[in-house]
Amino acid sequence: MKLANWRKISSAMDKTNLILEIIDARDPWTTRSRKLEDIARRKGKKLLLIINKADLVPRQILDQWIDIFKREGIKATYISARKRLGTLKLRKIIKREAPQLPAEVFITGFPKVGKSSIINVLKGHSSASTSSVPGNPGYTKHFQLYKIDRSLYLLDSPGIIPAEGGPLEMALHGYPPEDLRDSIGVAVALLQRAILSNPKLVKKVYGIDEKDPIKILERLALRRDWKFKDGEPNLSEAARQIIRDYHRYKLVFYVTPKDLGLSGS
Ligand SMILES: Nc1nc2c(ncn2[C@@H]2O[C@H](COP(=O)(O)OP(=O)(O)O)[C@@H](O)[C@H]2O)c(=O)[nH]1
Ligand SMILES: [Mg+2]
Repeated sequence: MKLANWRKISSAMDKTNLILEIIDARDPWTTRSRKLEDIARRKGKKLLLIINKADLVPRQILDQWIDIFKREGIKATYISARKRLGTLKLRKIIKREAPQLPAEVFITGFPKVGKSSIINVLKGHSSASTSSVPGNPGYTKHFQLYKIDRSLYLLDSPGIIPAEGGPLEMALHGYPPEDLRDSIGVAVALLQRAILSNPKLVKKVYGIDEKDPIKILERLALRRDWKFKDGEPNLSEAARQIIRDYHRYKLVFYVTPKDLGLSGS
């Protein structure tokens, strides 16, 4: 499965001239894939970082991320596919940054970063006229380039990067909470980040007035009646709920470059 995904990503890169790596504005650093970036570099393919879900993070923090990536020589821009912010600008950037026209765009990223939403936004403007490029023998249905307009073609199916890393990384890469090992450790880390981001958030979302992540999990479990036979709170169940609430935007917070020890400019 993992190998198959990478193989697909690699051949999709070969068939396009611009790669959009979609990352999550709430944690752009952890949702980027250095492996993807390395492969693109080796192939000599141009890659842009698209920080999606910009509606969830203040502009000032997004600009800090852009600077961080710029220092590495990677061009980044932010958009909100959901709120349609920056999406017209995105088309302009794509056409400007493509090594030649038409831009042939491949959208990739970890699960849940918003790949499908961005594909829909890009196609949306011209959905009626969207048609595949004729005369591409050898292209399987996974590699259909769709014409958005004269200078913009889009690979219809996104490249899904397999989740990897430790439990927190796996969770932020969209790995299902049910299958996660150490969901409690992940929830504790998320709650620490949430509290750092906004000390009142946990009280606001759950009505729990605690600062200690384990106590928060205990209170949440007892409140929802997630208990073992001996009456002890089932912390794993509460932990999985916290992770789901992060992915469902019930628990909304973000990390800054400073939080992750990346120095500002
Ligand atoms: N707040 C917010 N949510 C978004 C945005 N773009 C996508 N989402 C949500 O993120 C989730 C995953 O989006 P999807 O496009 O399916 O991601 P994919 O797995 O990468 O294809 C869905 O619940 C989307 O509604 C955005 O710009 N802002
Ligand atoms: Mg998708």
